[in-house]
Amino acid sequence: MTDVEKDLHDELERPYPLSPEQIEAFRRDGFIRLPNVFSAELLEHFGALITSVVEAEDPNELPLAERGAYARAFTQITNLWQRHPAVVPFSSSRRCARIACELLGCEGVRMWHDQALFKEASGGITPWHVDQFFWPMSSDQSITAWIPFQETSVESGALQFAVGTHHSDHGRRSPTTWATPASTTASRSIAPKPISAARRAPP
Ligand SMILES: O=C(O)CCC(=O)C(=O)O
Repeated sequence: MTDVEKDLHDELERPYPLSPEQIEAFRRDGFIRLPNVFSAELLEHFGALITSVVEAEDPNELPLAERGAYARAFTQITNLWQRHPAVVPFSSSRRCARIACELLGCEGVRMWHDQALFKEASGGITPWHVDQFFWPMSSDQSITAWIPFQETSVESGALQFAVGTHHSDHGRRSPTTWATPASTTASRSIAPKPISAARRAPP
């Protein structure tokens, strides 16, 4: 391991301090944007590595305009950690795991999967959806980390969240509609319905 790699690995092990206010905001809103969790050097290193994996494994055979709505929204490569050991320190870093534990209020977390999502210029939109619908889990004690490798604006495809809808049942029982752009705004006007007791985390 080079000195640079060692520094990056040390960074992945170090805790990222969270304030009680940040933890409270996460539980109230269902998401939180945490600045500078990783250094620019670390993001550059793992960004380059993951880009090379996506380029090598890109399943798209058609040009953007001829693809279906899903493949226009992003190129998705999952479980890189299983095929690329060099990605493992990033995918399963203690730094990220500890953030997840503190936000969820638990002692430990288990990674279900990692995935690279690459969005192309002039690609399609990703409709509003509830990730938990797609996950094989019976508890809502789950969390994702969305880690951009570059400056990302709303226009260029930054992730957006519907504030407080983790308390709502809406969207948890039906798949995403990969339909018209109108479907991306529809859910903004839907009043939250209380989440059913069955989906709540055990006390
Ligand atoms: O960025 C996207 O287009 C989709 C991201 C997403 O849905 C997710 O990370 O759960």
